[in-house]
Amino acid sequence: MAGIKTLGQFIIEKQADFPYAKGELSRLLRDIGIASKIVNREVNKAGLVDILGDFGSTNVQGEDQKKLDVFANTQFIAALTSGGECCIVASEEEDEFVAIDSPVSKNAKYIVCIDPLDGSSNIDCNVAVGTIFSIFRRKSTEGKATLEDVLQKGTEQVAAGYVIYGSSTMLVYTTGKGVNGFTLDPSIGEFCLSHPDMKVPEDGKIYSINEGNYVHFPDGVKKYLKYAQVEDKASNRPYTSRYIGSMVADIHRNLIKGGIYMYPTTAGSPNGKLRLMYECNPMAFIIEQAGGVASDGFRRIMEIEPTALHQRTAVYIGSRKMVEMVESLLAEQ
Ligand code: AHM
Ligand code: MG
Repeated sequence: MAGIKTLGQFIIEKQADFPYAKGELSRLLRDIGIASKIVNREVNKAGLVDILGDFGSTNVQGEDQKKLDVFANTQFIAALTSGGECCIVASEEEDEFVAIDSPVSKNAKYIVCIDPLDGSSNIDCNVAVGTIFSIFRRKSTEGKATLEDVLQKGTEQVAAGYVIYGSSTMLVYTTGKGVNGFTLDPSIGEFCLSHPDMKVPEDGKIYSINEGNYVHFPDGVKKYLKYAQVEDKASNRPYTSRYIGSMVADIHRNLIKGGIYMYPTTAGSPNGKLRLMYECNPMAFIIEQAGGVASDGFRRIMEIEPTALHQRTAVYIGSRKMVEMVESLLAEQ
């Protein structure tokens, strides 16, 4: 066992970074880690049991809910309810926020925004999916926490992370002091520190975008795609195109190898597709902490003032130089 550091050990060790911490955030992160192991177990056997396919209902965005989406949502809410540190869960799968009202959560001061199973259209074909979470401290000090407590800017996040259920399962998170990645060792059932202090290369050669929507992209993005495809040995072009269609998997790869992930506005989605509170903000916090940039094309994702739980935004995220290049082309429009 020498040399192995589990997520639980690491979280406790890092509590010392916050001198006044009482261990509540640590317990919250532990609860999320436990729920993600349960979800991982189900994702892994998804092909074996009758859990594939649609659940038969639609969520607030009008999308079909998959059975595993519903399962993951239930697991995370259950873990956060019994853990006692969370007063509100805002989930992609719930129209309204869920107020946690249990005897153990009376003094809970954390709010969790979560996409329990992102990229779920990929489940049926055994392609990587993920969980994304963002944690805020509630602002109000008495009474029940409200929507105002949830609608905070990304800059107010106290922690954020994702789990990727891929060829191996990893949990990557930040509390604002760098980014660390843990790989699940199934033989001991523990997330073990495998990627300490992750940094995204400041430049890369991978771009990830659903190019099928090309005709609807803003001119700046069209120009960037042309730029990415032109040959220029000095700047490593043409770039490589990689698009899984699971934000977690695409951003995780680009975090490790360098690259940019883009989901622009389109005619059909004038505000973009991805959601600010539980997709873009947490990913932005992680990528910024790893030295990268996350923008809506014109401003920092984390500075967007939220006005609704399921608000959408365009997103350009990844290696600093690549995101800055898109921003400069969008500014020329
Ligand atoms: P979901 O939360 O409904 O799974 O949607 C989010 C996903 C992202 O993971 C992914 O990058 C994107 O939607 C793919 O969208 P598209 O199929 O339009 O390319
Ligand atoms: Mg999602």
